[in-house]
Amino acid sequence: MKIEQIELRRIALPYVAPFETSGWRELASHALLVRVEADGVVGWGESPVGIGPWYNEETSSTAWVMAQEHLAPMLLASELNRPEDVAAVYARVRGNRMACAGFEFAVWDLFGRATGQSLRSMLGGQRERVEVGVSVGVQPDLDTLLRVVGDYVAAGYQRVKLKIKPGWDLEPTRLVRETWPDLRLQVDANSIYTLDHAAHLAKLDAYDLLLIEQPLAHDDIVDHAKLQRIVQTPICLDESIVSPDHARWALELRACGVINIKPSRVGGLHAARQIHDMAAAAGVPVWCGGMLETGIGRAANVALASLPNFTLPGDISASARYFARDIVTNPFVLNADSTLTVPDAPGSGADIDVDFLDQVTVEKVILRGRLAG
Ligand code: SMG
Ligand code: MG
Repeated sequence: MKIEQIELRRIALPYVAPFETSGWRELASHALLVRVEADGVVGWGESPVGIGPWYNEETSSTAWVMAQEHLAPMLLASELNRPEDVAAVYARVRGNRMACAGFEFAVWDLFGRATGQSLRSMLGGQRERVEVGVSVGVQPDLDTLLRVVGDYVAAGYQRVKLKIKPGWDLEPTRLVRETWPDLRLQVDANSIYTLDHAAHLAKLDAYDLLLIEQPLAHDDIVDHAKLQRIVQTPICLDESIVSPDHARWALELRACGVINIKPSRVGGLHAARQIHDMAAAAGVPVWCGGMLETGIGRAANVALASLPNFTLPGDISASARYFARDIVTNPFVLNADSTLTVPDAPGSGADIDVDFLDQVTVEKVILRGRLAG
């Protein structure tokens, strides 16, 4: 199969509430969207990049340039026999994995729609529903935190993740744990601490957490291995695991007890599935992280999370937790058992709301392959 045309869009889609981590605050999705077309079939993918280089090195602008100058031309010049071939097309690209992932997702979607297979079945997923939780950003004060968590618990979320940072860690965690003794609870530091904080972080062991996510540097594995020997709660790596090799290094060093897999962070679903398989072989559970995706990226995450070793709830909340209106006509809704239903329609199953998408699109370009001869 040869991709004949690629449409790229940048969007600005406001969140229902600002999202604040240990290091930055986001007000809207600035994702890059990729639409690929071949033989009259269309596939969509999302690169959930942020406005600034705060989560990782990529931004909405770097992805936009990479997509037009390199990634789209490389894909248009390639012959694809299966979605996994996209990883080989981009093997020469250093970094820029979120930008690459948007194209890879779009090709999976295209192949699924062309062959009538759901993304779940193409990936080898088994579950029809996947367990999910909600990620709660840093709040202005403890009262607000209790109200926000209480609203999510009332909405049916059975697992909550708290963003933490120095000065907003032990006390919020203690309070939420005391208020909801049976809640599945975990924390995420987004790389704000150092090994000097090891004794402080070990105090989190008192709160029966599922895991402590990415406490140390975004590109560290070695110090996390040292920290895991001091802290009893499983360390979960997010930012540090950008490829299957990084997962292998972390597993070999026993740097974590859990891995957060975001297919966008590792360049796509093929690499994500390799990490899943490697972790399963090592007896390390994984769960699907989130980048506040629209319905397009969310569908890829939900399909991935149906694989067997995704045994912890994902950061894949219902669409309404992020957006007043999504850019798909079939947004995900939360089931009463704190799950999302995995689509079984061909491809990702996301149906694009083109009219609304046009309203939130800030830039759009179309690239075509060179005609043969
Ligand atoms: O998609 O529900 C979601 C957000 C989950 O907390 C979340 N993601 O480090 O895991 C993480 C953060 C990164 C967010 S960057 C905007
Ligand atoms: Mg994280």
